[in-house]
Amino acid sequence: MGGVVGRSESFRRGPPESKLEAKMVEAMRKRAAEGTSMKSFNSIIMKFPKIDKNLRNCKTIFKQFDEDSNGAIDHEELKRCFEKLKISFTEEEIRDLFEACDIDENLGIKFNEFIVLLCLVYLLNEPAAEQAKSRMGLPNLESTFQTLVDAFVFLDKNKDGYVSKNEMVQAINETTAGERSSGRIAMKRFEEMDWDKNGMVTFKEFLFAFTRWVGIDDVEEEELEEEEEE
Ligand SMILES: [Ca+2]
Ligand SMILES: [Ca+2]
Ligand SMILES: [Ca+2]
Repeated sequence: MGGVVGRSESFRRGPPESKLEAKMVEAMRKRAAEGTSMKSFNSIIMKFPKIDKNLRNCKTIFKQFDEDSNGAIDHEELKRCFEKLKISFTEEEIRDLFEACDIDENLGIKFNEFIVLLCLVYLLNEPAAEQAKSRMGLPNLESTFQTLVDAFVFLDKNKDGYVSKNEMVQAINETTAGERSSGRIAMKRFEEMDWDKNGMVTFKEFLFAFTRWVGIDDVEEEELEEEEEE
């Protein structure tokens, strides 16, 4: 399997599908240049439980910004969320993020979509000089987001801002050398991530796949209701 990575894969990829994607890819390339703390695919898997726990804690933040408690954050609620977090994105950027993350297009950001949105904000938001340590004033969450960025950078071997099928195979083979099933697992994971089936995984696709792997996308509504009854 080794040796295939590095062959030109760009023929499958057109220009980025949106301005937001172009910005994401550029930000990811910058981050990639800083390196990653991940050493293997297993080291990413090992971090799943902690990431899962920290992301679930983010529900408190979600509820705070879901002002009418209807289980989704609408345009106006999101704008006020950005104001409160002192994230100075333009109206257009906020709208683009909203549209990119509202994947079932019901005009509301649900919990798993909110996590993806915040993580993209984390990636895109250039910290002001005086708050260089914190990009959003949410330190616990930000360290979790950094772990997710690190994981993506680890997978993106050629640092072009996308994870290709070959890169996924390489990342998994590095860890599970000699196991016959590893190629198949890599393919399966890749297909779960490549939402639009264009052969490349963006950071956004990676994040949505992640919320599915740790089960954040399906249990939320129930839990939200339970907590409200207390
Ligand atoms: Ca709402
Ligand atoms: Ca790549
Ligand atoms: Ca894709």
